[in-house]
Amino acid sequence: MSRLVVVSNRVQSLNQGPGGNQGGLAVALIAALRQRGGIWFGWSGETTPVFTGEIHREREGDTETAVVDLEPQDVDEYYNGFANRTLWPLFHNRVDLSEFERDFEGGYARVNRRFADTLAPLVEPDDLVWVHDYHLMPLGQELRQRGIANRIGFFLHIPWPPADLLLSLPHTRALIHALFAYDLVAFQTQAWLDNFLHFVTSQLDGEVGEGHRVTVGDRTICATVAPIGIETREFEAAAASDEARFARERMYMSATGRSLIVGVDRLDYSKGLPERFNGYERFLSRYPDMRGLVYMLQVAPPSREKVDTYQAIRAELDALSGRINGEYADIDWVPIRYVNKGYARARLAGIFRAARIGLVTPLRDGMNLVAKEYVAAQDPADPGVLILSRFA
Ligand code: ADQ
Repeated sequence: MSRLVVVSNRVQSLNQGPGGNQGGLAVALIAALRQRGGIWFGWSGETTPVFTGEIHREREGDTETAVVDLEPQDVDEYYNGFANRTLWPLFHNRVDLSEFERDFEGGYARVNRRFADTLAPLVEPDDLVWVHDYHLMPLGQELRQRGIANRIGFFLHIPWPPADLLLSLPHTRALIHALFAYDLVAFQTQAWLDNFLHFVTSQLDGEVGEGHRVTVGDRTICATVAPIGIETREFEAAAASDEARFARERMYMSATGRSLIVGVDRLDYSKGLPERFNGYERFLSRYPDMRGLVYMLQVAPPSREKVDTYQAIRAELDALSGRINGEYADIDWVPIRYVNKGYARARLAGIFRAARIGLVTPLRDGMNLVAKEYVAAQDPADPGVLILSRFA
């Protein structure tokens, strides 16, 4: 089997262990790498005054991480800029929040070139290269320009927006055309693939052929649906661990006889958190006899704090939770427990298992792993209920 070379914006340390506080993407990628062996390449999360391309490596068995530091300007323009101020809102149908700046676009192109310059010498002829997410759409094209002829795949973790929204982005055709340097482009759902195919046929003169083949100019690629999952067995085991049991007992003891409703989301405007708080408030107001019988735990670790829309959503939720608690709380009951920190996976699994209701209500989401984790964590003999918005 050929070696796997995974590329994503950030790379998770391999030595964090199963108790580490990892997101779903990281867990899925580590599992794939452990199965096949290979390299995981990306940004270290650190900055350096001048980009050197020096690679920091860490090895565990057959698997290696290789990370580079970026310049502060790279982080501003590529990560906080084009990726999270331009593409993220646009791809989540929030064109109203999307910022279009030439510097962002320049920084995005520069970091993709830097990634390609640094990565190309590590790639061996048989390697299978797998690029992840909206931060790195042009990376395949940059690697081809450096003579990399390997099979290269691209996976998009977030939604693909309708063509008329995407067209509001300057130079969007060139950006999308760059995806045709890959051999395979994969999406979470059929809906995102359909949006992609519509863009390609209506804007790039593309043709859709048999067996997922799509042609633009002289390039034919495979475009398909390959939804991400979770490590279900591992998560089930985590939910039955001592750490999970301890977390569960803490929840029960702190709220005897009350039913827990849980939400766990990165603090992001795409997750529908103010709408969820408002919906819960309406529930308390319409069903007064339910007050005191339920409580909601919302775990929302802050995310992308340098971006002002994220500061705004945080301030909005602080105010909303304070107002709802102020209005409805009693001396022995608080309707919302609002927590802004991360938890180890086993503890999270215990909290999911203690909850009678899991609330997953994004306004737009590529997939949503929390929904799958909530289900996997349940006691099969006495499972809770998962409530999904239609957009999860
Ligand atoms: P996210 O937007 O981050 O992912 P999601 O799929 O819900 O959304 O994954 C979040 C992960 O972080 C889950 O594994 C969750 O358990 C974990 N997590 C969240 N809060 C946590 C906390 N307080 N402590 C510890 N862990 C926490 C993006 C896309 C999604 C897509 C995924 C994977 O936006 O649509 O499902 O990538 O492709």
